[in-house]
Amino acid sequence: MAGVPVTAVPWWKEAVFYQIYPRSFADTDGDGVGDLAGIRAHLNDLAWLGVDALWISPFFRSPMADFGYDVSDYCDVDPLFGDLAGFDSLVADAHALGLRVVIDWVPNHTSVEHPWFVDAASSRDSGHRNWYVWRDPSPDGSPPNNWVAAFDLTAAAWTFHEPTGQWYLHLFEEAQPDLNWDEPAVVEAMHDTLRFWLDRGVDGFRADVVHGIGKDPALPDDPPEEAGIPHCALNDVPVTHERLRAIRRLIDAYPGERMMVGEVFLLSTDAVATYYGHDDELHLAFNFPPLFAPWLADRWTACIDDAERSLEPRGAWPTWVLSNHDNPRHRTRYDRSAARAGEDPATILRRSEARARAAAVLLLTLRGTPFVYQGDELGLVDADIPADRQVDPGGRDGCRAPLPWDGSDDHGWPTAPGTTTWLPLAPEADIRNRVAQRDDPRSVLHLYRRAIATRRATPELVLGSCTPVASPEGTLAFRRVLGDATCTVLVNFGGDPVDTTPLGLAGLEVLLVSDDPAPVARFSGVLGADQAVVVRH
Ligand code: ISL
Repeated sequence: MAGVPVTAVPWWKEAVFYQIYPRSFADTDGDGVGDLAGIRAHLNDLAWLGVDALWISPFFRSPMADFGYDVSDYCDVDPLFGDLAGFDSLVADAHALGLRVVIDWVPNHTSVEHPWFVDAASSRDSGHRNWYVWRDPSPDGSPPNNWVAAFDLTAAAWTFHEPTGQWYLHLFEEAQPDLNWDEPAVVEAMHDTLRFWLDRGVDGFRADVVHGIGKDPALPDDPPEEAGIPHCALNDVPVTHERLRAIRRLIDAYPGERMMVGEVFLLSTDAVATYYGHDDELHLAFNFPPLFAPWLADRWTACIDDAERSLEPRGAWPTWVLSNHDNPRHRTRYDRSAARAGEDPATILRRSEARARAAAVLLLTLRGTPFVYQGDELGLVDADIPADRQVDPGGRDGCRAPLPWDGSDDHGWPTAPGTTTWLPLAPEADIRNRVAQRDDPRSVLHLYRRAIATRRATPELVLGSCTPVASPEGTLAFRRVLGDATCTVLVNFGGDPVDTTPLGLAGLEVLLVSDDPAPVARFSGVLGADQAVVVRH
């Protein structure tokens, strides 16, 4: 692949990933929904930022009940986003710029409109019946077990299908029936969907709720103490590992270091670690506790310790995520925690940006592969979506608000008369847009660019060991060591400066500061409020 360097270390260990939610990234046809051509038009901006790989959320044919996570054709582009030729051009242009392209793969469920399900639902004797999970009603007519679906925790993970008199399983929406991976034809068909995209040149996949492809065949009730937890957060059965090993063999047989990062939505890092297998299952797996962690030193210290303790002995490579398309952005979460501390709105805004900046430095200096969610590089907060514009069944619209590109009236989202963007734009669009921040070296955008460049220029920040360093209360520190090169990262989670001189780091060279584009050359030993600093020994 032109422009992409080949190194001894797999590229996905060194890469900074950038998640694109295509509906909200950039629109080229004025329908108010982003498209593949919009991504292609902004590849230079992403190369300028310095990221190495793009993960593009689903753009496949879909009735959009879950905005693309309900796929009706795994091997085609939904006309809303473009077409296959447009996708090929996007990949070619990305590769020419040295950007890898990873796409979403949704193996746990299809859309109810997928021809497989349409046929499966047509009769109990249909050839595709066993491709989904059907069960007879219990004697009292209730669902086959007590599993709870995601989003509406009062809803069963089952829908009764009147015409054929059985229930079908859906860990998510009724419109997203679960595939039955016990059926060999499903395994083969889903492997074919991987081959389809690998043959087209994608560098890998982000596999949606991939721990769902194995289910306990007895479909036992979830224990009463887990009541109210969606089954997708509990589903953890041995057969999945065997299926992941087959997927890994398929992917590794392709040249060019293709990869898969799995969304294993289990909230224990120990449990997630098992999905790496012995370097024969997932190449990477998301680890979500940091995505939910408040801005507190002890919580982050625990997240880092857990990741190192669970993954390092297996030789499994960590991942780090602050935000994604399913959860409030981290700056919004940190706003909320500041608000609870009783601060006034202006202080909350200032502090949440400082926290988001420090978190960015943390994300980009921890041992593991970082994933940046589109818009975090602008310091975006979630949009407040008025009730009449809310569209997501999971209440996740706020973090999906379209990205402001410039300071014009439409911020780069011109729409045809009578149409509007599918969601209101992200807030503070006059200052939190790409053009304004590109012109301002103090901006969050420049901080991300500097942090990514610093990471690239400092191998110990990418490949070095990571060891905690005892630091004053309310701060955390860790050391990254590779050969005789050492850096220390210090983060202050508090609103007051902290003297760290007992750590003996004063006087060291400063590589990066979260809130200062031109840091002093030597560390004073004092960490500012909500500030992160990287020093070189
Ligand atoms: O969104 C969540 C909480 O608000 C999570 O529980 C989420 O459902 C879980 O992370 C699985 O997410 C993935 O699969 C879903 C899809 O809606 C999400 O967008 C996707 O990231 C079903 O495909």
